[in-house]
Amino acid sequence: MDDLPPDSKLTRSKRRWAEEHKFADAAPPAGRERLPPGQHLVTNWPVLDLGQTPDIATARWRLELGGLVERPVTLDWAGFTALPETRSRSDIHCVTTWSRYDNDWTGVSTRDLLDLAQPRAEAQAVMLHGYDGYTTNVLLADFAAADSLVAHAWQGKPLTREHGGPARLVIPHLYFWKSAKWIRRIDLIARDTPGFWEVNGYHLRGDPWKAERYG
Ligand SMILES: Nc1nc2c(c(=O)[nH]1)N[C@H]1C(S)=C(S)[C@@H](COP(=O)(O)O)O[C@H]1N2
Ligand SMILES: [Mo]
Repeated sequence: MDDLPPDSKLTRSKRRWAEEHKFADAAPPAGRERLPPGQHLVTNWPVLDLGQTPDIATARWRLELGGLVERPVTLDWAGFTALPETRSRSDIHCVTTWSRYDNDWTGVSTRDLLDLAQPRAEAQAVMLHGYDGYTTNVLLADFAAADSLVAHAWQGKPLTREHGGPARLVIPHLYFWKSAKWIRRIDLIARDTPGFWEVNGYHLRGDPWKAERYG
């Protein structure tokens, strides 16, 4: 008795994770399996991109919100990080069949960004643009999901460049190709229009629970 070693760093982390789970909101809606069909779990975090890793110092980083909005906005890093901070835990589901549970994101919720820019009534969809030239489309309702955010940190640490740092979009309920890395511009548009992978055969919406992989 009483001769347990002092908590190792890992044990302390595990305790903290266990505590945080109490408050986590990662449970899928009732009646839906947590792991979507055809997916398998990984514990690493694979890197996928078009073969380019833009190097955007925060000093020259800008995020534009434009298109069908009342108030076009350009945020610099100071302006972006001064917005209310959102934390959200969610699972990643990549169309290449890997899923990764319990990712803790920190950033600015897409709803707060929309409040700033004020979409016009005609805006039904969003085209996301990355600094690497990548584009991907989502419906405005999907973009504005409660757990979607533009994230600058993952598991409490600044998002690495390979994973889209300084900041990337995260839309947990769609396949991860919709989560634009190195995000540069959020363009509100009237009609859902295919982006890079959608033109190349991916599904227009990409709901993992419906296995909407290819169009
Ligand atoms: N800007 C940009 N965002 C992107 C991509 C990309 O090539 N460029 N790839 C997408 C795809 S297909 C996936 S699966 C995820 C991969 O994110 P990760 O490298 O952090 O795992 O980013 C998505 N966002
Ligand atoms: Mo992907």
